Amino acid sequence: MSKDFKRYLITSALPYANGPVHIGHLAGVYIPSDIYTRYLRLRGRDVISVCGSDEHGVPITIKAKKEGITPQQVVDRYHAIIKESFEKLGISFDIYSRTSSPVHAETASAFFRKLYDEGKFVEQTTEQFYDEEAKSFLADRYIVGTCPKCGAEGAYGDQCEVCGSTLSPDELVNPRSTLSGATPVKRETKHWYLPLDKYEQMLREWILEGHKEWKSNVYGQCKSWLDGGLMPRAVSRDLDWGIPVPVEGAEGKVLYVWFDAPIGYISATKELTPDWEKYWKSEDTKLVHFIGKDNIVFHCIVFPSMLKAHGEYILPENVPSNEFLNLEGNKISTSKNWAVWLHEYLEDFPGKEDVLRYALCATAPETKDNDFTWKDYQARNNNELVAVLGNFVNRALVLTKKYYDGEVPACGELTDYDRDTIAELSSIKASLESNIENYRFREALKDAMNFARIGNKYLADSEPWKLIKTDAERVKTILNIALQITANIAIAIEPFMPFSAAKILNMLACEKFGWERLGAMDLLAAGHHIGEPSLLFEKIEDDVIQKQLDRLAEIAKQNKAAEVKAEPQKAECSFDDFQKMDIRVSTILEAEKLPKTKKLLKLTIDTGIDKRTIVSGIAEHFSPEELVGKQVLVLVNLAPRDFKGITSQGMILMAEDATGALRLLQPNEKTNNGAMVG
Ligand code: B3M
Ligand code: ZN
Repeated sequence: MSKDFKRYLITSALPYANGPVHIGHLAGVYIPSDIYTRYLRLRGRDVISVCGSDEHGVPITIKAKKEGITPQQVVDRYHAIIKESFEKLGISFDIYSRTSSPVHAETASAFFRKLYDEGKFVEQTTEQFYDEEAKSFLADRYIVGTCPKCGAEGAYGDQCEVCGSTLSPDELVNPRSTLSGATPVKRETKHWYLPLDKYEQMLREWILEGHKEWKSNVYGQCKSWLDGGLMPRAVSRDLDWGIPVPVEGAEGKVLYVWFDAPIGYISATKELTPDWEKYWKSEDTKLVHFIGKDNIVFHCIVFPSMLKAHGEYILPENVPSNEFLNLEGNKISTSKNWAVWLHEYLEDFPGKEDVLRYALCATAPETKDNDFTWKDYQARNNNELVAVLGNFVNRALVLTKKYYDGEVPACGELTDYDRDTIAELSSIKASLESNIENYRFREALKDAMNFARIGNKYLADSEPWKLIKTDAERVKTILNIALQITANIAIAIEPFMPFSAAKILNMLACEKFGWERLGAMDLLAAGHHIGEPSLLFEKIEDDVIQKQLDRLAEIAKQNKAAEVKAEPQKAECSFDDFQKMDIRVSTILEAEKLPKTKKLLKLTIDTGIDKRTIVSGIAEHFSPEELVGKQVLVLVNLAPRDFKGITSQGMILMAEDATGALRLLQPNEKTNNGAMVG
C-alpha cells in the first residue's frame, strides 16, 4: 500500500434487473467485494460498500415485451429477488439501491447537464434504423434477420446467438423490426457523444504509468483499448425506457444505460449518507470498483473520462476484475438457463450460505477462467469444511465439555512443539492481510483455513484423548491452545464465512475479539465457560448432489432440443396427392413384441373399417402394455408389407422430437374409430 487512505468506498457492479443473480456473478464480483469490505470493517476502517440494481437498458425492455408486462414490473420483480438473495447470502452492502430511484434520476441528469453546459459533449447526427409502423428508432437488439455468417434465422442486430458472431444491423439479411415486423428504414437522429479521444492522454498516464499494479487482465485490456485509439462514444439513445436526456429538443431520447449506471454508485452513496461528498470528492478516499471482466472498459476508460470531464470526482484506485466462471465445463448462460441461481440455491440448501461462499471463493476465477462443478462443491464441503474446520472446532469444544465441564483450562508450561505451533499460527496474519489487500482472495482463504489445518494437526499429533489417562495436567495446556486456535478461527474466517464465525463465537460464548487480536493466544481466559458445541458443517450426501446434476442434465437436454433446426420443407404436393392418403382414427387392441427382434411390435388395431395387423418399429420406445387401449392415427391404405413373415397393413403416425423420442399422435378427445383425418 503506497498511500495511506483515510476512508474506503467500495462499489460492486450493479446487476441488471432482468434476471436473478447466479454463481458467476457471485464468484466474480460480489463475494470478493464482500470479503474485502468485511475485512476493512473488521480492521476498523471508515468504509462503505454500495451497490444496486441496474434497471435501464434494452434487455429489460425486451424482456418486458416478451412477457407482456411493463419494464417497471420487470425491474421490480428482479430487484426484489436480487436484493433479498444478496442479504441472505450475507453480502453486506451498506446500501443496495436501484437506478430507477428518484435520487438517481436527479443525480444522473445533473451530471449530464453539467457536461452539456460546459460543452464537454459533441453533438452528431447519424442515420439509425427506424420502424415507421411503430414510429420508433430501433436499438440493435430490436432488429432481427438472417445471419450473414451462418444463415441462422433470428440473428440480432448486434449478435448472432447461433454462431456467436458480432454483427451490426446493416449486415443482417432481410432485417425486420421486432416491434412491428416491418422492414426498418434509415432515419437521421441526433445524439451526444463523449469524446473519449480527448481523455486518452490522461488515461494513459493514469493507468499505464500510474497503475502498473492493477491485475494483469485489467491492465492488459486497458492497454489494448488505449493502443487501439479511442473514439467519441454516444451517451444518449432513442428509447422510451431510461432517464430522459435533460436538454431541450431531446424528446424521446434517454441517457445510454452505461452513462447512467456507473453514476448509480454516486446516487447510492448519496442515498446512504449526507456525508457522501467526502467519499467521492476527497483524495483521501480509496475508491475500488469490483466488476466483471466484460465491464472493464466502462469502468477503466469510459466512467473515468466522465468523472474527469465532470471535474469534481476522484478516480478509482483499483478495479479488481475476475475472469469467467464456467459451470460443469460450459459457459454460464442466462438465456440458456445454464447457471446455478442464487435464490434457488438458498432454497435448496438452507443454512449452507457459507458453504457457497467458501466454494466460490476457493474456485474464484481470479487469474483465468475456472469451472464450478457440483462434485467439487461437495468435496470442498466434505473434505475441507467438515473434515478440517468443523472437525477441529468440534473436537476442541467437545473435549473441553467432557474433561472440564466447559471451563477453559489454564495453559501450563509450553513444549517445543507448542511453541512451534504458536509461531506458525502467528505468522499467518501478515500473509492473510496482504493477500486480501492485494485482492488475492483464494490465497487469503487458504491462510484463514490454515488456522484450522494447524489446529487439526496439533490435536492429532498431541492426542489429548489418550494423554488424559496418563498426563491429565498436560491435556489442560493442549486444550487451552486448541481453544485459543478456535477463537482465532472465529476472527480469521469472518470476512469469508460470517455465519460460521458467528456460530463459533456463540459456541465459545464470546463477543467478537477484533481483528487486531488475530494470532493472540490469550483470547480466552482460563475459567471462562464455553457454550454448547454443535456441528459447524454437515456432510453433503451424493443424492443431494445428484439432484443438482440431474437438473442440469435436464436443462442441457432441453437446450439441445431447442438448438435443433427443423428439417426443410418437402417439395410441394397437391390437394389430390394429400387426398389419396386415407388416415383414420383407430384403437390399439393388442400389442406384443415380435420374438427375436429388437424393434418390432405386432399390433392389432380397430380401424373402424376392420380389425387388422400392423407391424411397427417402435418396440424401443413403447412397451406393449402402454399402447393397448390408446387411440392413434393410422394411414390405412398404405401398401401392405411383410415383416418376419407377418403382413403389416398400414402405418401408425408418430412425431419424432429433437431428442429422438417418439410421440403418438392422438385425437384430442376420444373419437369413434374410423373417423377420417383430413
Ligand atoms: N449492469 C453489466 C453487468 O451486469 C452492468 C454493470 C453496471 S455497473 C455500473 O454485467
Ligand atoms: Zn450466425
